[in-house]
Amino acid sequence: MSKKAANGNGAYPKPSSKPFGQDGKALQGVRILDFTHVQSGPTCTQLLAWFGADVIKVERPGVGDITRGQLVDVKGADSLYFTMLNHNKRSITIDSKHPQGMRVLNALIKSCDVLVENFAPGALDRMGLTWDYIHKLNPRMIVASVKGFGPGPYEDCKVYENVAQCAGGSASTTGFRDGPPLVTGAQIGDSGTGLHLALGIVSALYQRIRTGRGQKVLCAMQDGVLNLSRVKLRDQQRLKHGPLTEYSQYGEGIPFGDATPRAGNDSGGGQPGRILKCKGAPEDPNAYIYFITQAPVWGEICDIIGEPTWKTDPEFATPKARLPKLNQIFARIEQWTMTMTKFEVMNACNAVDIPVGPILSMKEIAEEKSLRDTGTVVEVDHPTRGKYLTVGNPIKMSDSISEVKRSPLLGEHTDEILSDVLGFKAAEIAEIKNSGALSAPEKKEKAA
Ligand code: CAO
Repeated sequence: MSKKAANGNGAYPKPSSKPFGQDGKALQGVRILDFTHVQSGPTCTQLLAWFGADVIKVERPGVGDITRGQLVDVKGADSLYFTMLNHNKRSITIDSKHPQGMRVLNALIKSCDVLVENFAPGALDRMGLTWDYIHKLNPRMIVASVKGFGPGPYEDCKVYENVAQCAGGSASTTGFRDGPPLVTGAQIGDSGTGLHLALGIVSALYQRIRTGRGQKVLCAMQDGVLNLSRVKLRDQQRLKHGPLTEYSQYGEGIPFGDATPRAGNDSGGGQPGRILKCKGAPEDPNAYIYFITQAPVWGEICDIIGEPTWKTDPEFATPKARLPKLNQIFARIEQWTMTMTKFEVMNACNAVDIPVGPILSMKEIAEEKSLRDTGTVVEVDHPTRGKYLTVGNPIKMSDSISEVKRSPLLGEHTDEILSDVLGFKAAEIAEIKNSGALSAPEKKEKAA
């Protein structure tokens, strides 16, 4: 009986003899038709590009991805919004609604492995690029989409980040109980969904090794946010069985309603935590630390804050006894944290294994040496804007090392894609270009 390898692709190749990091990249050989714009889709294709995929970004002639011109800080240069989401990609401009533009798109569909898009619902179909059409042209093509909502009452809606945070359960569970719902600074709707989509794509590529055919991959932003808010749906169900004892409102004697409430800065897990002032607060808006009263180190906490009797006092000695007194306990810990900077608290607590986290400002993160050393924060040079900082690949692999290359200028690689990737002859390229399918319409001269 023949033995099939677990990856369904016959026998494994012999392990490479090249040193780790020197045998190409994980997604080398994968070509992506990148029809994405704004943030969610570009996050996904940027990740794939960092893993070595050849990402060809298709942009509308003249304007390109709308973010090129949004939140502009350096006049005449692509915005940071665009540059920080489109590293390691190539750009071609194509009017998808022009017959010669469709000719180029057809060639791209035939030569790419994955089409990624995050247009408004129905826009891809209106271009004529239905699943049936694409699948017929290239049965191996994976068509991956971000939409705001999955099938259902809202499937036709356009969606941006904060809409998804609200519809996915994050906003209703973020903020303080007596204040309005809040959105978070982390872009869990856009970048979070892009990250989910990237996983769907590499899984589909893996399945294609076995089946030989592509498939549709859909990530709805509402679903992505809900996935990240999973613990709050956990708490929703726990409510049926009694109050959520680790929430501050339990200790404050405030009854729970019928939905998971906002819990301020309470810890998301069963370990009570709070954000506490350190030396310099509140004048310094970031002189704070997150302090977790982890049960196994309760003794160390009592010693460090100068309350050794709390170790054995039955009013404080057990996690259960402490739950109704969290305000008192954290007020006492804060008296101690306020005597030191957040970094001094961090050092003192880490020495005895107490989990704490300094509230780092973006300025501190930008200047943090260790993040530069690991390539998580990277300085990139750009021909029109000069040097800028960006976030590099947060996923580190030992045999697929990411380099961060600057984002492309609009249409920068149009010629090389037409000739080298798609194999069009010079006369064909001239015909396509002369048709106006790859360039913005000439601006009409104003009547005198
Ligand atoms: N050539 C010709 N036309 C092009 C083109 C090209 N290269 N690229 C895009 N277009 C056209 C589309 O075909 C569409 O035309 P129709 O409406 O006539 O079909 C048009 O540009 C606008 O596309 P859009 O509807 O996707 O863009 P929008 O600015 O109106 O909406 C957004 C933006 C993000 C709300 C919407 O795309 C969306 O809901 N996407 C899905 C969810 C998502 O990813 N949201 C996250 C965005 S980041 O916060």
